[in-house]
Amino acid sequence: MDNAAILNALKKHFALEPHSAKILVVGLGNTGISVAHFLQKLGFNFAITDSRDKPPLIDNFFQVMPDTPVFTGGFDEAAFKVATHLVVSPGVSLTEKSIVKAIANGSKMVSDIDLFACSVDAPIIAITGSNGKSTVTTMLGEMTKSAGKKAGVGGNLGTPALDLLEQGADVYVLELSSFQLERTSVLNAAAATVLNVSADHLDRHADMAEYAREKQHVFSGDGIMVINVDDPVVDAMQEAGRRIVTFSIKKDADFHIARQGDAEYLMHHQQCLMPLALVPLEGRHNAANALAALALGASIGLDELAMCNALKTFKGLDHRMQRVAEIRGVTWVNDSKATNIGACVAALEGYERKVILIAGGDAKGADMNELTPVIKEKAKSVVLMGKDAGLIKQALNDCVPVYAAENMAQAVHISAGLAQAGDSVLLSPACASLDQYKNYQDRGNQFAKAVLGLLT
Ligand code: UMA
Ligand code: ADP
Repeated sequence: MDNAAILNALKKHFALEPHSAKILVVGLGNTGISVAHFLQKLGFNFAITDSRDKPPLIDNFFQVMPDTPVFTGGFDEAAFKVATHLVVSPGVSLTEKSIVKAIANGSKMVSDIDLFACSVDAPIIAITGSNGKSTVTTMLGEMTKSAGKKAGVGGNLGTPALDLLEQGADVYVLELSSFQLERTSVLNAAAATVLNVSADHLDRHADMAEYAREKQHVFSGDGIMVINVDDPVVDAMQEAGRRIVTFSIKKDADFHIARQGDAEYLMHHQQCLMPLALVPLEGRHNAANALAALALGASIGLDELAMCNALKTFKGLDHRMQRVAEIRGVTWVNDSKATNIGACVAALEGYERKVILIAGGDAKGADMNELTPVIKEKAKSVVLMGKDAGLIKQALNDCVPVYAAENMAQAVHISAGLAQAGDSVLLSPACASLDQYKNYQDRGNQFAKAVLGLLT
């Protein structure tokens, strides 16, 4: 879209006009910087505030935009007072006092995703859910390319949506978090999905109902709703009068799994798309992810054969059910990205034989009792570490042997002592990593390092 068309859309939806708007960008991280570039290109008047004393990206930012007013070391009250519009980064809670006050005084909330949605006429595919977002987003990006179209792939996945505009695309595939969705009002995706809803981020959302409502925003507009009918919370989001495409790994649906002889197949209605065994990813939940990606791609008319070709060569993402090594008959699997209960449950459910589970970290307010039944069924022992290890131990109530570890090296050492040939040791923490690690990647890397250390 050209700048005039973008400005028209911004005026229509947000009364956002270069001559009158005073925009405050809240958060100088990747999102804030992408917003700053966008606003500068369109000639808007804006400032940035960040509560940290020295946000890590500030030096780079000043090199590129030396004249932008930036207020750090606390949210600047004066800047909030004059702001007609706020663009708040997803990492900043909307319950922040300064934000609540500014909105009460008439400032309008616009998200980077709103700005993006006002700037493209190519179809947007929007993907949210508690688990599987990054996998499905990446998968669908590969499928889009395989079908001969240029894909812009980003959002919560890493590249901020607005940074995708420069390159242009035939289709935009966006991973959206509940934080991004809660502050977005004009997303009108051509096709959208909520992959699943299980407890997460309850330290930021009031309760599960509110968290699910934020996720549901992904369906705003009149695009195709891609619905996981295996998840009752998602199934209940179907809206009368909307075009709906369903998927399921358990029952009949538009996209489903059928058994023929000894093999299972990914199906679109009665048409066999490909054998499930050719999807090169561990875990039953990845069959659901494959069906979701196929359903989304088919919704915008991507060629199904080309999509299946992309699936067959999909490498999967690091730290998600990633096989690290097989050492003396023991398989070590890194699922460090399992930062909530739902992901850990899905990982365990994929195993036929009991595993040794390494779990723990920051539970983010979730109820660890939900882990107990699946651990009882699928784990032969559990090694716990991190801030909320005690909560998990309490929830397990000695239903399986539990061991305590101070750090990852110790957790791997204990697990190696417990494992016998034929066993799997699974790192799937059900918790965030930030109490002990820089991020989930750091946690997964430390696991892999300790495992590979067993070889020496
Ligand atoms: N900040 C404050 N005060 C606060 C909180 C944050 O000033 O109370 C500042 C920080 O100092 C930072 C800035 O706000 O400088 C931006 O913070 P941000 O956390 O929003 O970070 P971004 O770099 O803009 O990254 C965000 C997403 N981060 C979060 O949602 C926490 C990234 O998702 C996303 O990739 C990026 O936008 C581009 O769209 C990360 C994430 O952890 C991967 N997401 C969560 C998840 O997947 O579970 C939701
Ligand atoms: P997200 O971007 O939503 O965090 P990822 O694809 O990064 O999703 O996967 C995060 C975690 O969730 C990993 O542990 C992964 O094994 C698990 N996971 C992936 N897909 C699903 C699914 N459909 N249901 C449950 N867990 C899943």
